[in-house]
Amino acid sequence: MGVFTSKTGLVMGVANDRSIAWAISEALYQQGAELGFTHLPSPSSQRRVRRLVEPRGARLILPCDVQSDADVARVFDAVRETYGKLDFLVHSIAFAPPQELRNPYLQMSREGWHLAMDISAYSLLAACRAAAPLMTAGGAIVTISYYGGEKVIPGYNVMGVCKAALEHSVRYLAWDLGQQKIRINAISAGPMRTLSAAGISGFDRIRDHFTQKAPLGRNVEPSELGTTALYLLSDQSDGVTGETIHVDCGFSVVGI
Ligand code: NAD
Ligand code: IMJ
Repeated sequence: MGVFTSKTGLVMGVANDRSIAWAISEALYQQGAELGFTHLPSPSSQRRVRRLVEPRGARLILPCDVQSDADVARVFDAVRETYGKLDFLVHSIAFAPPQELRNPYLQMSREGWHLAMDISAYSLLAACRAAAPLMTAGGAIVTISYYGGEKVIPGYNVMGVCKAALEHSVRYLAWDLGQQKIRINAISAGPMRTLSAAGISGFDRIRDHFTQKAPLGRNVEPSELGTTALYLLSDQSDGVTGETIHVDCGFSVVGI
């Protein structure tokens, strides 16, 4: 018996076994949760995610491009049919056009800005709106942010603006969802070696700088995002909503 036995959740944003969403899923599985998953519609994403989650007995594995209202609606209809209810939701999704992330923020196109905001920030509220009617006994929602939403991290550019919007959306969503006893919080994670960090120029330097400045003197372990998600998604955090918790070895509290 685990803390999440007989609890059902949907995890959006597993791409592979390095994904933050997968670290969170592993922690939830250890505590007995029943999990459904969504992945990008491409055949390669589907293959990778199925290979990971089928051995765990996942009953719901569906494609979902969060830019599509129809995809989001179909996923939550399927959640209703498969489980009849939802206890929690994990949102771990971000995207900005790669060529635009490389350019100065000043050069960002209107189209690229809207795309990044749509996928990285609007998608949270789209998912919350669809999830809320299924959370009949209350619920908990977690999303993943980054320090670049609070301070300038050179190169993070439009994604920083998306994370600022995401974190403030969490506060407004906490207000709206509170009426239904649904809590929502963000985890602001330190830099992690995932697909979304692959190919980012200077990423190793950022990780080195991080270990030098962070009070704990090391990088964050994926399992540490898992245990904080367990806290935020369980009744251990019953009085906490609208919050962004830094799981960053203390990096964000240090000036110089
Ligand atoms: P990841 O690449 O494993 O996960 C990103 C996910 O976003 C992927 O599963 C991808 O399929 C999904 N995605 C992108 N566009 C989508 C769309 N249109 N529809 C549906 N899904 C889409 O990388 P990750 O690092 O685990 O990222 C997860 C979250 O963590 C992101 O929000 C990211 O900003 C955040 N984050 C990452 C770091 C880091 O250093 N890696 C640090 C802090 C926060
Ligand atoms: C991403 C870009 C620039 C600097 C960055 C990052 N730093 C970190 C990240 C310092 C830690 C990773 N991160 C926190 C993200 O949120 C990543 C988002 C992201 C990554 C990509 C790469 C591939 C692509 N588009 C992306 N969109 C968003 O094409």
